[in-house]
Amino acid sequence: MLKTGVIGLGFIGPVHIEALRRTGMADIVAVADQNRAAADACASKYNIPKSYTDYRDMLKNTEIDVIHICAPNFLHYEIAKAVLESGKHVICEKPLAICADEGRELVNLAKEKKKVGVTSFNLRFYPLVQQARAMVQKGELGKLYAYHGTYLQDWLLYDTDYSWRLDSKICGKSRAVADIGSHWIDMAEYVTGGRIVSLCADTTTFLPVRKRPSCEVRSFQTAEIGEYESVQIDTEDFATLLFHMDNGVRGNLTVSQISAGRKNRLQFEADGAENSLAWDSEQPNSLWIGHRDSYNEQLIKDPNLMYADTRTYADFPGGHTEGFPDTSKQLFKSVYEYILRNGHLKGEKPDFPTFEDGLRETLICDAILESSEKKAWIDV
Ligand code: SOE
Repeated sequence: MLKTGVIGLGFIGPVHIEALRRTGMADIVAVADQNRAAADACASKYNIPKSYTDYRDMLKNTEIDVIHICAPNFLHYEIAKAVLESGKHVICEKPLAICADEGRELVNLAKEKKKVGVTSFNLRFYPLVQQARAMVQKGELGKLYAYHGTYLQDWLLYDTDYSWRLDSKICGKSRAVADIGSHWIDMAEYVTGGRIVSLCADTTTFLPVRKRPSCEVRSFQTAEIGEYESVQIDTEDFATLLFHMDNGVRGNLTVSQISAGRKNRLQFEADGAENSLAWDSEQPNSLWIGHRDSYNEQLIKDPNLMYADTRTYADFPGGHTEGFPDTSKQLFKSVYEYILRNGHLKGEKPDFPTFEDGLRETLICDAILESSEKKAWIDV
């Protein structure tokens, strides 16, 4: 077992706690949130011994091995730095940081401290995303030509929808791209094995003024608007992206948090010289395989039909669907097994997303904002 602390108890903190419990390798000994009521309520609900309002007090607990950072984006750098300096491993929610300079410093500090730094791109761990990646890597599509798709949500469609993510002082300069575009882009590089080397992007803020409720609003909650104030918004609702990869792949992406009816839909297609693939998080247990000269196919998630090295990411038999909560469990299982076996990052790149992957997203996100501003292609 590894002793664990979780910082930040909004939407994703409890997702981490429940996923960790299912790995059987984490003894969660403490939680922290600046909101005392939230910290105490979470500790009580999940039967966790200690709750803190100042994460620095938690870091003084020398028996804790791993810290999960589930606080808002602007705090990721400060907290991750303190965690590494306290000699603990760290799993940080995406985006790793709100700019590449912060991300680079965290990559270097994790190496210096010989600690495992993870960026929580959990969506890689849908079983059929792993299967899709393995099929591409094994050449089943032939030479890869194109990779394209969307990540669409609708929870920020109305001017009365509010979240800390809208505030650039808390989420950083980018919102839709950093928050969900980062998942899609990480998955694109993971599945194809390529690296985005140049891009052209256009970002848009359709609602430059929103109504911020006086009460605190958690992610995805539609507050009963009582009192509210109008606030200026300078983070993007929507973005379109063209990109070139170092392996010759051409791609494009649409990111939106204003697409009515798409609750949280990540979708991609990969087009090869011989066959194609398509995957959609609204039907995560199905993988579409496209053929030119024969019937198209549909793989329903079934470990017996997956590769030996990908069925390890499916814990349930065919027909027993696995979804969003299972992705965090699989990610944390992979990380905790690695730490228990190796102690720290060494040798070949692990299969889980590290701080280096998190740095990639900050570099690409910075380039997207620069491209949109200059209306020009930008090298990453
Ligand atoms: C909100 O857009 C959000 O909770 C993201 O922050 C998560 O990373 C994504 O998995 C679901 O939507």
